[in-house]
Amino acid sequence: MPEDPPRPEWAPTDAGPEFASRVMPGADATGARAAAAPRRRALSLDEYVSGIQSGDRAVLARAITLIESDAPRHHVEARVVVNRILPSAGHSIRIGITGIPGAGKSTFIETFGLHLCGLGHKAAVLAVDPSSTLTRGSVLGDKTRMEQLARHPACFIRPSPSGGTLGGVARKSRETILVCEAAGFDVILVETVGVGQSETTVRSMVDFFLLIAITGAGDELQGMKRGIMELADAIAINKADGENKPRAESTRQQYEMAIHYLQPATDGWKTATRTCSALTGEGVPEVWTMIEEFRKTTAENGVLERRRSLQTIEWMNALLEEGLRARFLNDPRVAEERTKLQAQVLAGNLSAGAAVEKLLGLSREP
Ligand SMILES: Nc1nc2c(ncn2[C@@H]2O[C@H](COP(=O)(O)OP(=O)(O)OP(=O)(O)O)[C@@H](O)[C@H]2O)c(=O)[nH]1
Ligand SMILES: [Mg+2]
Repeated sequence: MPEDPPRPEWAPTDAGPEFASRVMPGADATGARAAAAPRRRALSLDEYVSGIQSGDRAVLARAITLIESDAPRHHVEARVVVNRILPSAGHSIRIGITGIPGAGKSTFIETFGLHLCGLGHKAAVLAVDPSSTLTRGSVLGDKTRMEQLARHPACFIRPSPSGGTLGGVARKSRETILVCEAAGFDVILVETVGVGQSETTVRSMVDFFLLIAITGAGDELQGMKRGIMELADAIAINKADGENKPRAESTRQQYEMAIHYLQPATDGWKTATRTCSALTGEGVPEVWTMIEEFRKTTAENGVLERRRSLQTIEWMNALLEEGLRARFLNDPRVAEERTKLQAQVLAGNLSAGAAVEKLLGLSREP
């Protein structure tokens, strides 16, 4: 079997040594030389699948790198891998976490994650931050805030995929959730920075959505204006420690009153409010108890399953629309005709609607 020529290093250079492996998918689909191979060798599809399913973290990291790659040939490989691990995915509780910058999301995840690992869970921490190309990854860029968790053997932390649109980042994160689940992680935490549409996007890929708020960060209840509160299954007022404790409790009460007027994010679940301190850990175990309660309730009343089904179908439709659009607009005939028609529209010889009709008609021609 002829060897593929070596391909350039494509993994992000800032992703740490374990992600910097030269991945040449497809170069050795037989897996025959798997055992004795050096680290920087391509993995076969079988190796990806069995590595993920046996919980091999290095293989998991490389699979995610494959998913995050923008090279079309990696898309094909990633699709096969994701499809093959699919039967072993899904057995986790997926938790989204949002909040304004400085609310304490990272600190909370550190404390919360360590608590979960202490209970025998395996936690994967991911991030959705479409701005990370510009900021070099603000979310989870600061692994220092999760230093202990990052070192914990039962935890896996993956920074936000960088580059591209929110849609692109979301696709990668959804597939990353699946491979983490297949690798045995039973709690998936998805952190998102509160910018633009990213909360809505993360809401559409998780079971439970937690808003981390703080007291005294402006007059308005955070998330009220932009409708984030309506996405949340719980609001945790963080930094309820020291002198701030009474104020945190009064902020909680304000939120509690405000949610009376809102539609709950999940049928049959009253949006909960809590206070906690990510720093001291007070109130953090209670957040987990609440999430377990949520899981029990929504599993029993069928809401959890319905939500996941709906999310999957919505995702499929989004991919379909994206695919149709790309396929159509990238067609050279369409591009050529589009330029001509644009000129006619500009000259006033053709209406915009008629031009689009003509263009769309192209797709029906052989
Ligand atoms: N007193 C107190 N300080 C906290 C608590 N949680 C976080 N902090 C502090 O708040 C600051 C911001 O915490 P981060 O965890 O980085 O906040 P973040 O929400 O992840 O911030 P971004 O990543 O910038 O969006 C840090 O200085 C933390 O030490 C808490 O429970 N109590
Ligand atoms: Mg953070």
